[in-house]
Amino acid sequence: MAKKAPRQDPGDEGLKVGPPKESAAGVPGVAHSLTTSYAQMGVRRTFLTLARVNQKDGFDCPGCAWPEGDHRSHAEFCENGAKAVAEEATLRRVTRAFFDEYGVSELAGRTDYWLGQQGRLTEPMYKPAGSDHYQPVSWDEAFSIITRELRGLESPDEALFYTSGRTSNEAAFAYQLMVRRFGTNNLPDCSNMCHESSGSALTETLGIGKGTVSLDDLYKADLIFVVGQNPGTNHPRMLSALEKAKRNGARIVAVNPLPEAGLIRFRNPQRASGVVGRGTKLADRFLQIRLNGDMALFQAMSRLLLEAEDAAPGTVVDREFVETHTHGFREFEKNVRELDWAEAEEATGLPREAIEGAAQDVLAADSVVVCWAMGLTQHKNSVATIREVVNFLLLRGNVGRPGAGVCPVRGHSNVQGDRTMGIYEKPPAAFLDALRGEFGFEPPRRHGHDAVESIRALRDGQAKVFIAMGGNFVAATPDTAVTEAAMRGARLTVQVSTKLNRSHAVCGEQALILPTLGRTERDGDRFVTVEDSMGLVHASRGRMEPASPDLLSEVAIVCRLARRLFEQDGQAGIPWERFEADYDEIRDRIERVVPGFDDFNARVRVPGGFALPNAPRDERRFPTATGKANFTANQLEVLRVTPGRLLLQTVRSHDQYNTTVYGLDDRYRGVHGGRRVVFVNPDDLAERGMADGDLVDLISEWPDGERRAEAFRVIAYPTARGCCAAYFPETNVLVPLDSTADTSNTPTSKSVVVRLRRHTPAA
Ligand SMILES: Nc1nc2c(c(=O)[nH]1)N[C@H]1C(S)=C(S)[C@@H](COP(=O)(O)OP(=O)(O)OC[C@H]3O[C@@H](n4cnc5c(=O)[nH]c(N)nc54)[C@H](O)[C@@H]3O)O[C@H]1N2
Ligand SMILES: Nc1nc2c(c(=O)[nH]1)N[C@H]1C(S)=C(S)[C@@H](COP(=O)(O)OP(=O)(O)OC[C@H]3O[C@@H](n4cnc5c(=O)[nH]c(N)nc54)[C@H](O)[C@@H]3O)O[C@H]1N2
Ligand SMILES: [Mo]
Repeated sequence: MAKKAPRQDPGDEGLKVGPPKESAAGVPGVAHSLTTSYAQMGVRRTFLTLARVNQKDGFDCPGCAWPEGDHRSHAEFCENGAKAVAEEATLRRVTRAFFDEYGVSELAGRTDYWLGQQGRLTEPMYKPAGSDHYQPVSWDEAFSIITRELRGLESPDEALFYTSGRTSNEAAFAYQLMVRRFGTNNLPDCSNMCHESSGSALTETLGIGKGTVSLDDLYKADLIFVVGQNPGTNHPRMLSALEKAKRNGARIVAVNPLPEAGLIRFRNPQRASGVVGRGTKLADRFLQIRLNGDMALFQAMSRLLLEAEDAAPGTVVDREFVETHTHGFREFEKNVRELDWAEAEEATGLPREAIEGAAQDVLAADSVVVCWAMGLTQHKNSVATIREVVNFLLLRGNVGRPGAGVCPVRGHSNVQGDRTMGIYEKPPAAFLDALRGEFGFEPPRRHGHDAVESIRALRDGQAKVFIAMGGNFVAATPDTAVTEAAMRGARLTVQVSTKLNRSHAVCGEQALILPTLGRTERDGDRFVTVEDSMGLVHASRGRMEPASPDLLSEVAIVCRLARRLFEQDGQAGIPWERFEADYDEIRDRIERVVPGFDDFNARVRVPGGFALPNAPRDERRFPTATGKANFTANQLEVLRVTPGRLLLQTVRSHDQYNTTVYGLDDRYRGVHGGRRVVFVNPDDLAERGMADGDLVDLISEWPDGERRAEAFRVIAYPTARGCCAAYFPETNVLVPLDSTADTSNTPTSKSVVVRLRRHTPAA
């Protein structure tokens, strides 16, 4: 019998708020991570595991997608990478006895934190229709149930196949192959909620949906913008790269409504000087912008650059580059010259002098890199905003040469690789042609559902089976009430997972949990491959004993399901058994289908891996519709909110990985022991007659009605005026399903219009 899990959820009773920190990482960072690791893994396991993170013969850190670099220090991990590893390498286990004790209705009432704390899943579980409890099921039976439900559909388009971004290249390739062979492009992924806006904007303007810089470019840059990103928490290893860039002479401009600790100062735990003192000052200039003001900021900076060119013709605009390599300059120029300064100041909340100061930095820099993350991608006008970032860089030829370019900093450790492998609901025709050529079947051409469309399809009864390769769809997606009802309407939901989460509790009529190996674990003598945020592909090999003998790798799960599903038609001409036995066989196929993987099996065995081709970076070639890099003209829309309302952004705390909550602290922002908090500017509080410590409800307003998240503690915090911030997933309930970005359809998780109302406890 398993130990009885604690009955009570730790609540927010212990909430303590102190002043925010001014610097990130340093010794307290790593020391803190080790306490977390010990608690979860034990001392010996901790050292064995952490010693392997991001080493050339080890596994890829499941934390973030930041690249490793050539000179790996002996401990190439950060505090939050260590937490991600500890979360997976935990000694706690969820067994059949646990599911006997807890029914799904009870689990659905638990917090994400509590669910995650229960430990690793150990064997396949099945919840039959009409039952409240999961029960053990054999792998064989599980595949039969899925096959029965998939074959029973009227059309393959009634099934949805989600992917989160930790899935390896090999598993992702096999998965999309199975799904397309089955007959649908319904391959929504976490990217739809993440960097989709970057992909849309960059594909259209530069001809590649990825960044164009390498680590080396960062080290060579004169000026680096870090926009809408909190690297101290979410990409801590990026701080070392920024520190190195600074030592090489770069200036850093941080653009953010919040003065995030990691943007201001950095204490490098891997250098002696990081142990003492206040660390390196990182940002030379901090633009405390209003939420969603970035489009105006980049237009304004471009406008100032054009005016500087007027004043000294031939010195600012890179005429040769613009003429040879770009298209649409005139329309862009006209649009930006018409910018209304009053609107720009209103949108950014910045005085004109601050923007002029940043433009001066740009004029003084030969090479400029712009880095960004969710602060730019999760707004209605995100695609247009990122196009303006591209305009701004193209103007001075800051793309496709050393030290310059676009750097969307990806989230999940293999989210970029999954897309390269064809996890995409709108696959390009060339990819489908290559699949057909290699495997001899006609892949479906009709575009599939993205994440938001998938929720609608479930809600409207058009989709009946939902399968997830990792992730926590129910908790990661917007409009919690709508999403949960939609998911409960499914005939069958299947979750391939490492840890227990909300998507197991809020499930379809029938539900399956398929437990899988994590990155850290041994998969026979096999290894998998991943692609980082800068397009480097390398091997990842787990060494730890698997959490349970009953786990299958993601590849094995896909291949065995495919064999069962296509049993009748002779495995559909695809050697699933050989794929499962030897991942080299999958890699050989990837090589023949996906450009850039020549000699894949040989090159990935070279320590450190290899770089995928990147036309803008490698040869200043822009494979767009016009054959050139495209300037665009984007109409500025200032996001105005009704008086009395605030713009809410939903962010990550320092103690979470998306929907996985490691702990209840957000150390750098001074929060301890609780998550139901909302950060509000003191002047906005005063205007409302409210004060630090008040208990409020957050109410979001949208044409179809109001949404409420109750009982949040107010923290008076130096965020930009008119803006506030609170953690997701708790606040996902406030994000309306239909509030998405133009073109990319990404939920607007960083601009939700809310009002604060004093909380009155229910009688
Ligand atoms: N430890 C840890 N690491 C992670 C993750 C995690 O949850 N935990 N998640 C991973 C994933 S999937 C991702 S996508 C990344 C996310 O990495 P981030 O994008 O850094 O994550 P967020 O917490 O969403 O932070 C958004 C940042 O943008 C700022 N911001 C919000 N709106 C705006 C705006 O309108 N303009 C500007 N200029 N700034 C704005 C916020 O103040 C905040 O600093 O991290 C990855 N790494
Ligand atoms: N309001 C709001 N919502 C957001 C965001 C936001 O900023 N605000 N950010 C969005 C972003 S950027 C993203 S990327 C999404 C994230 O959405 P998801 O990727 O769906 O969510 P995660 O929380 O990362 O998924 C965690 C689960 O993945 C499983 N898992 C972990 N490792 C593995 C593995 O190796 N294999 C398998 N099969 N399963 C594994 C575990 O069971 C764990 O519970 O959330 C989005 N949602
Ligand atoms: Mo993400």
